[in-house]
Amino acid sequence: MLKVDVITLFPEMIEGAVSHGVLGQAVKSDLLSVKAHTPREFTEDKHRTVDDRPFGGGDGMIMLAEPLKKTIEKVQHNTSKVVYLSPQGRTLNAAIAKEFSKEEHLIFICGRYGGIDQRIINEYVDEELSIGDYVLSGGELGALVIIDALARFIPGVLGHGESAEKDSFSDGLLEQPNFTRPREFLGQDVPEVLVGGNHKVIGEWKDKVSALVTLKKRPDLFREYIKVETEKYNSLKKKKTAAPIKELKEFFLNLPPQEREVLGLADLREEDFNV
Ligand code: 4HQ
Repeated sequence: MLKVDVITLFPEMIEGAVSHGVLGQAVKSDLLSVKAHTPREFTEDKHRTVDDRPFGGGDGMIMLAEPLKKTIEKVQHNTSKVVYLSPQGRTLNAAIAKEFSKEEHLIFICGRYGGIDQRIINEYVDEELSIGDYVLSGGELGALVIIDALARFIPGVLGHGESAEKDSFSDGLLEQPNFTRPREFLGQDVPEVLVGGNHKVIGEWKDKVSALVTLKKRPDLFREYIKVETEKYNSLKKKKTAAPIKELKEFFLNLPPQEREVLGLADLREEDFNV
């Protein structure tokens, strides 16, 4: 079981978020444990002070080193990986979430105000991690985002048929659009192949639509995907199909206008395939 300890001034933020949905189920099934700890517990003064003004001035209070040290040392052991949430860290992606899901013990340090005393980072932190290029008011939402994303890679967390490997980004593609009842809504029909019941044909159709959606919305991801698929194709001895990009263009050109519309691909052009 992966153990996660979160060091935070707001333990309720963590406890609340991990008690619902997929995360809540993972914790209940003992596939994951998440515990929150507050440095305030290790203060000795009357006001339970956890922060102070920065030496040299500047705005924002800084979290005191001593209560953080005591909290870290309460939970840390030899196999712990200590992570500090910070915009200065590597930016989270699916590959990093998957790496982290294989650790046995993670400690997330969540800063508030102007952050934490640098000496805690120097002494205890193995890695700084960011969830994106914007500023949060605290590391808690960052820690929760990472916990949520990594939990999906723990075997047994997702239900049968579901898997993090099939999610967007795991194979480098976005997901195809999905539809449920009714078959017609606001004059838009569900694509015919999806109601036909041929699961092999449906699977191949979904993969192609995924690639087209990625081409339209994330041409950066698409270029990487098509590079990989073209290399695979070129290393094949016997070729039963045309090159991946050509196959995909043919598939698109054969899509009826109504289906392009309902898939959000109406404004994709033949020239967009020149990547
Ligand atoms: N922080 N990704 C906590 C972030 C952040 C991010 C700014 C971390 C404020 C106190 N964390 N400090 N981006 O913006 O993780």
